[in-house]
Amino acid sequence: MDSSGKAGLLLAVTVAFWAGPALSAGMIFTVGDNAGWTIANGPNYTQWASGKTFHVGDTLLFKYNKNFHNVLLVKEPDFNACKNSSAIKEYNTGDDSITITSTGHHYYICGFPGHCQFGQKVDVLAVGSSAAPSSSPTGSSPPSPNAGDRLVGGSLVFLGGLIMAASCVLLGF
Ligand SMILES: [Cu+2]
Repeated sequence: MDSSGKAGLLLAVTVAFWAGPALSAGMIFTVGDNAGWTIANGPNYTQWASGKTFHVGDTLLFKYNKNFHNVLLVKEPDFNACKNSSAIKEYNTGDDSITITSTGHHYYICGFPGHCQFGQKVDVLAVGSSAAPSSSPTGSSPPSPNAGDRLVGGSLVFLGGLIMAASCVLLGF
């Protein structure tokens, strides 16, 4: 292998290593897709969420007419009962980006009377992340400092260094 071949291989190894985690981090999900956050046409956000895998670091985008809807982060019993009076957090801009900062269930309902009962509610179950911890302030109230993720991140950086060093040795750099 000539030196440009070696350089190319090293580059490929390096890019493949670094691009993997980067590409898998920070997906943006528009809740309801094109329909947005609404009661029109009998929404089924359970179905919307069902085929998707949500990760810490991903962003939920709620798009709606703020005169008719809002977004409440609620606890599970309130989600089940469509109770809008004890929300953990309220969003009402009509274009809310909510970054998922912890694993587990995140329950969102519309607080306008009757809307949640009509199906304007979504349970987003997030699993762990391969991404670096997010510093977004828009999380739920129990912000769990995700020590596990940081450890994984640190290990990846360390592993990346090892791979690059090994590549250099093997390729004769
Ligand atoms: Cu609504």
